[in-house]
Amino acid sequence: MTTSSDLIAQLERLGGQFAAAIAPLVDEQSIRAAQAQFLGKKGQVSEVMKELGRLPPAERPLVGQAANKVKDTIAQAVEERLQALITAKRQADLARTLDVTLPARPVGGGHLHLLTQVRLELVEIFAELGFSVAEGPQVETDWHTFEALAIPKDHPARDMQDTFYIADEIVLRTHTSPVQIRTMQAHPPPIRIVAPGVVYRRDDDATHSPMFTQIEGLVVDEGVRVSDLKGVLLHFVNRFYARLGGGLDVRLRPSYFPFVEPGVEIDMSCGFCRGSGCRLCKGTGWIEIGGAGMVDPDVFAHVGIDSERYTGFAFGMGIERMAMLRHGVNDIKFYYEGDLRFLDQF
Ligand code: FA5
Repeated sequence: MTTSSDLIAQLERLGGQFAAAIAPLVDEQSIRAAQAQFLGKKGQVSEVMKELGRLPPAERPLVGQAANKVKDTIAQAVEERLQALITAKRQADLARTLDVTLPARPVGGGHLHLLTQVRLELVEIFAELGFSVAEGPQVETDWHTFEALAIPKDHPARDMQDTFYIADEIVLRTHTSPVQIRTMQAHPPPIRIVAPGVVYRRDDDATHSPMFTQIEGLVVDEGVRVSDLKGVLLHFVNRFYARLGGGLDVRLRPSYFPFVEPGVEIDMSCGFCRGSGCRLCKGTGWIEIGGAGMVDPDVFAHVGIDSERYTGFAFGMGIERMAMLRHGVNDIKFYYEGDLRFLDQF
């Protein structure tokens, strides 16, 4: 005959059996199925409970308590097993995606823009000759940009630099030459500066941009001569275009800028074809790289420097153009588009 202790023992065994049954299961669905096998209407616990009716009424509550206990045990085992599965899955995910012991993936480090690299290099080259760096505002007065450089309002030279006006007397500077004026106003000679910076003109084609950069040079002292200008430029082209193999020459070709007298265009001998004629020098053997000249006494008068005592030279070159030549860039727009396929080459 079935006794209450038999039933209680059976129920307690079911708790242990259930734990063993779900231990190898790895998904919620099969765990729930196992739970139903034990606790469902036709489950093993129900089977045991069917025997309850055969017991004397006084013993039934004890078995009932044992049955409740095994139900709790099973529910708890289900919870724990499901939780363990979730934790294991998380750990597996983490292990797949994050191994903190691996060496870090190289992060593509940025680098300076080609124009910035070139600007810094230019400053370094001129520093070797004792030049220091001067700066001036990009939004500049008409007076510093034109008047003080001997380009009065009605002067045809204004047409050479199509200008963005901010107000009647305020412009976006069209060249770095106003820095000459600001420097001479602020410092007595001797002066030996370069002024790299952004300038603006109403210009737009493959070699001209509305915004571009120039580097200005200014030397003022007693006894400064054209030969000093040429010596500085010779040093500069042979340093900056060193990869062309050295021996580059400089030619000063008469030209006109109102603020210098005499004024010249600076040509360097074409190191690309060595004079035999190529696309870059248009078959002439010479490449124009900027303008220069001896500071006009009128300019000295505007800034209160005694032109009987002092002489000086100035030059101005386009940085984009110099870098285009050296690096074979054939459209000025590439500099400003921010396309990594271009930028990463330098
Ligand atoms: C000048 O701007 C004079 N201030 C240079 C100068 C300084 C002469 C000191 C004498 C003494 P120019 O307008 O030629 O000169 O410009 C100089 C250089 O700037 C040109 O050789 C060219 O390389 C570059 N440049 C001019 N316009 C543009 C443009 N729109 N885009 C890119 N580069 C330009």
